[in-house]
Amino acid sequence: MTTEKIFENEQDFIEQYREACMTKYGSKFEECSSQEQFYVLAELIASKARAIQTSSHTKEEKKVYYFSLEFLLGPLLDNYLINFGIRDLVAKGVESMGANLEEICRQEVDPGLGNGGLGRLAACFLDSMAHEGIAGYGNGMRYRYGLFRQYIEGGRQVERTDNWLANGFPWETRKDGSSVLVRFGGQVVRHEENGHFWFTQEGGEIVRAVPYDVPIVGFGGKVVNKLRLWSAEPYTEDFDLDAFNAGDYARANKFRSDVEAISTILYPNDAGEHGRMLRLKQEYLFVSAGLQTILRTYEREFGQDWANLGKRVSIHTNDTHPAMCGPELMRILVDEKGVGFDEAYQICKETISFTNHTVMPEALEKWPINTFRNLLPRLYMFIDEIDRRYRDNLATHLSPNDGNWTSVLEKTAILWDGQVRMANLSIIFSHSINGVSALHTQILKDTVFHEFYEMMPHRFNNKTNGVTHRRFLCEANPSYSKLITEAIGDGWLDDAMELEKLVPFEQDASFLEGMEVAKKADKERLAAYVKQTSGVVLDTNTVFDVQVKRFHAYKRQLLNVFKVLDIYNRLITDSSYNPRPTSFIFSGKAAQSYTFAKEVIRLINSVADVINNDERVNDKIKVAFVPNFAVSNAQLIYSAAEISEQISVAGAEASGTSNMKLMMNAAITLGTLDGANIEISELVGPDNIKIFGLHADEVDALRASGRYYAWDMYNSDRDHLGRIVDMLTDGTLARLSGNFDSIHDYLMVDNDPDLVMRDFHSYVQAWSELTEFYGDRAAWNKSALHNTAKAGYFSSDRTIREYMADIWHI
Ligand code: 26V
Repeated sequence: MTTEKIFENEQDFIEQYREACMTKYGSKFEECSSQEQFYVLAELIASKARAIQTSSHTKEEKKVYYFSLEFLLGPLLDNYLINFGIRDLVAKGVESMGANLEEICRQEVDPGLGNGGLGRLAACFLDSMAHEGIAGYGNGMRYRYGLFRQYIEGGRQVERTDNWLANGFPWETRKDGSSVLVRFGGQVVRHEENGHFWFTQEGGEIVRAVPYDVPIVGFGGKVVNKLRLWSAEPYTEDFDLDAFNAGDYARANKFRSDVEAISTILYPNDAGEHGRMLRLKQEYLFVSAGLQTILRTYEREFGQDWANLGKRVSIHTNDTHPAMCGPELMRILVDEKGVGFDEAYQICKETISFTNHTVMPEALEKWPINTFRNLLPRLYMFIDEIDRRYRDNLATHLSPNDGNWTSVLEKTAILWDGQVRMANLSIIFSHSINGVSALHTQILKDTVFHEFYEMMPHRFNNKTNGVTHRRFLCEANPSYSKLITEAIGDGWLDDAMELEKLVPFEQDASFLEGMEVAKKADKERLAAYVKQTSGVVLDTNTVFDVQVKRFHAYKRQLLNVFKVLDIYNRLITDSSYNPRPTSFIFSGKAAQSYTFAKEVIRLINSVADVINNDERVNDKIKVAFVPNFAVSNAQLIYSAAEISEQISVAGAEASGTSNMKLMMNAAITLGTLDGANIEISELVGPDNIKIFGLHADEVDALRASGRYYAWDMYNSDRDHLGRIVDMLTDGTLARLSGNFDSIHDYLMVDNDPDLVMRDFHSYVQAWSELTEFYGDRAAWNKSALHNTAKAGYFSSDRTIREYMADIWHI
């Protein structure tokens, strides 16, 4: 560990920055564009980070490798300046050079390395592992293109390529010397000598996995870890010269482009699985390359002491995407290191742990056995053998005559119905299986993984998610953070539980006024961004009511827009109706192939178009859809929010993390008892959150009864709810791009699968009460401050400490 200073002082920083401009561009600082100034500064900070990284850990420290197909990092410059404790020094230095740090930071492009909650959680965990000082490393994929950039045209989501690497990624270092080879396809050959037999793999396609390392700076700057991202390249230069000479350039390059395709694009996580070969290749590539590297390092440090691998190394698998870690680790130990089958299995189980992130059955990954076996023949042999032993073992515990036996097997076997089931593979190879909120873990135990839970209850545990408050409060909300630090000092950056010290300030009128001033400034900042990106002009005297997250039916953005339409209809029909003036802000992407979610986006934009252009209601309500939700603009939105919409149908959202980010930023939650909302509610108490709707057990019971009828909901309230359903198809909302027949049918033909209509009245009522409460500014601010004061628990530092204690044993 080192505590050396990054820069001696402001003058030292300026000199180094100037020199770096000259070295990279041959230009003076003043002659560089803001974009060039950004690249130089980022590379300068990255080089400082790398220098610390090399001496951050000793070999005796246990290493954690966090395997994830996604790390939604967000811009890093501002974050690293904060974590190094040099943000003020650099800001002053830049200012004295005649430039502006914020303007320079704004040049940074969001790395396209994740979808949503799962990927952002992985990024928060990297920050917290470095903060806790452990040797915690990320292992993932370096996608050439991110998900997609979202534009709104005619109200519709339009997807364009996210070429986030176009100008280079200044934080990464390519490590050619650490490349490894990964084999796909080919045959398994059996050898025998003196009664001993072993297997080798031959033929197939060999791909070179090239790592790119990104430094991860821990707060305080003492520990710098790294994130290793893999890129696929051809092993041999199989350029087809004959084809080239014949003028067939596509064929000449085919081999190269087939291989590079593996790391070309990030898959959407919520579009369902359709046997996507490339995805399977991605999963194996980063698993195999990561494990080969881990074992290479281990062997260098500890020799062939494989029995102790699990004591010195933890491999954490983020959802089922890295599920091949188990069999691949076995393959290497058995085939390449000479470890026996049983011992290798014990080592794997001791080393590997697994987090599940959703209860949606469609999300559980499965691969056709034939596809799998052809692509990974040797790996499949290990899976087949482990599955066989698992079944034998089960048979000794449950009699095959026992009616349970087949049903347990049907739920828990790895191989079933011609498919490899990745969740079961993950569970069978892990010593720990965790959910991401108390309710979610309970649902895993009770339903999704119930049979496993009965057999191995000790493996199951909960780890309620958290978010890094250094990014989502300190960096996202400088004005509020300043106020907090003036009140309680800056210890909260290191220890988020110190935010509790804000509780006495709930009685401090001048603090609460200061809070309101800060929030107003943040609303202005967001309003300017909204105007620039969507053209909608928001009045910052209105309540900012925010729902920002991926679009999915279960998250019920539809319920939110129904509420907006209800307010609109009442404003038009009832002159005595006087709701609190509100700006409804939405943001989020829908998977490209997820038609329903895209229709909800079009509906929101159509409703926005109608309402924002109706002078009768304009001083009361506005609707804005912020395009291309990403970590960077999320930070602007969270800080300006006053109401946090967390309205998923109970039992569906594993945890949610925007609920935590918004709570920190003093937004009050309007939500169902779902995911981590329940824990937020327990922490802040009933006066500081607004809960509505059916509970998870009521949702289950209603669905099981088979007695829910959307038409009953419609008929029992023709004037309000019924009217809104009619508006979907009667042309009222069609001005921009047509009616919404499919949403109508989802409700009225498919019988409202997410109980939007069932929770509608309870939701509308809760919203009116909450916005009524907003009128008492002092009481609201007190309650909002209480949300921040209690948010310490939702720092990912706490979550990581729990992983360390209970799962990784550090
Ligand atoms: C995938 C799929 C695929 C098929 C259709 C249904 C569906 C629904 C969701 C997903 C996403 C799965 C992984 C994921 O992003 N989960 C999120 O993880 C967050 C971090 O733990 C958590 O806060 C969110 O509640 C959870 O949705």
